[in-house]
Amino acid sequence: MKSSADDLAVFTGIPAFGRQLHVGQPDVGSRGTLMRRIDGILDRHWLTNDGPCVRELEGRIADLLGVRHAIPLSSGTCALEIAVKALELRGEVILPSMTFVATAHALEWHGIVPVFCDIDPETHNLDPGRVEELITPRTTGIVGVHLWGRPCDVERLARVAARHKLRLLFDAAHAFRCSCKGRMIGNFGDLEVFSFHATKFFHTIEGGAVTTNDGELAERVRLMSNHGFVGYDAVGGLGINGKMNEISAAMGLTLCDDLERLVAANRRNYRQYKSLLEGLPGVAVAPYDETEQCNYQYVVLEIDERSAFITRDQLAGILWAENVLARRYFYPGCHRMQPYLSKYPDAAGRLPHTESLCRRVLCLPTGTSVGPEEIETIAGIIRIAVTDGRRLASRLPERLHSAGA
Ligand code: T4K
Repeated sequence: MKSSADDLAVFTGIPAFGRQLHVGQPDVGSRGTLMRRIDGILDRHWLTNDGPCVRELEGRIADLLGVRHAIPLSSGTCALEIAVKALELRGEVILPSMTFVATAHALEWHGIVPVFCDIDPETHNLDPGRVEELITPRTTGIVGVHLWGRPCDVERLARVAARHKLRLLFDAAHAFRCSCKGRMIGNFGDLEVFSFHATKFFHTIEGGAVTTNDGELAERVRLMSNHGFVGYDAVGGLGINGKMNEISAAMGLTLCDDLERLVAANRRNYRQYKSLLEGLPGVAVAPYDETEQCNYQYVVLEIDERSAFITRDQLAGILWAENVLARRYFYPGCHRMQPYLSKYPDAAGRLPHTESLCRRVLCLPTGTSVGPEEIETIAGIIRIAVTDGRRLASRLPERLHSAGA
């Protein structure tokens, strides 16, 4: 482990790691199993359009989540877009701004006004009280995001939605294999949407899914994801190509076999970071509720610069100099990205917690590609950076101040 500030790369130019450590480096499970599945696909000459691997994955996801319908799709973004259409959202829809921009784009893309709502600073998720204040006669739905895989207040949001006859959609991109009050995420709201992008702990290279217990909605999602085809050459309505392909499904099936190993690695990393960084002034690791099922796929630091004497961006700069590619998800908040910044310039005024949190959060490398010794070194770098923050920050080359963008 590093012993003093003078050992750090910002002084010596030599990074602590000879390779880059990433936040979202994918695991591919058993390569032999994956290759056998891919061989089977090539032998069958059936590459997409409701093939056997996609069918099998559909069953595995539904069983794992205890949900009636799970529809694998080509990406989390496409799943969101189809969910928005299937729920017939229009007018205004309320959502958090601290999320990946795909959540907002899925609405704006369909001509819906995304109404950004502030979050609870403790949970980082939508504040249901604030949601209710933003409802107007034009509101048709609420999109909650289970940020970092930590569940939204699903019960309060459901009550708000029911009271105002609104649709409730959850962006569960981060929350695969997570539970809320003992029930798996995937079962809440009208529809839930997962991302199986390569950077997620469970992935299909590119991919996603919509889950629901509502048979009618599931049927609508299925039809929409296949151009609206209701028969061999009959089209019953509007649709798009949202289908998952067989190779992606093979990747997903292979990782399904290995899910507990992936979660165990994330859990071990999270606990190690937490115990090593505990008590460090101005540094907190966002907690998971370990009485629930968690996937622990994000290790999220909150930096309070008043006690840490270093800003989140300065810490990110130091980590990047050491080849630790920490990410400042989800900065600067969708409301500060285009087209939202130009279209809704007043949004920031009603988002004080979002504004503050977006400036303080930093995600650390985790997953199976990061081992205990590396975490010890990363925690050591953070400890030195915080202890010696002011001196280090003044030595930081200008280009490193914006690292992690
Ligand atoms: N809703 C939410 C709340 C989401 O977080 C997301 C996606 C979506 C919806 C949409 O779902 P998808 O349509 O993507 O299925 C990444 C992912 O592209 C995105 O899926 C994810 N959220 C978001 C949080 O992160 P970037 O721009 O940060 O990716 P990138 O290329 O910078 O990679 C992140 C890190 O992972 C880097 O350090 C490099 C490493 N990496 C990445 C890839 C792709 C690897 O080591 N290997 C790889 O193959 O967006």
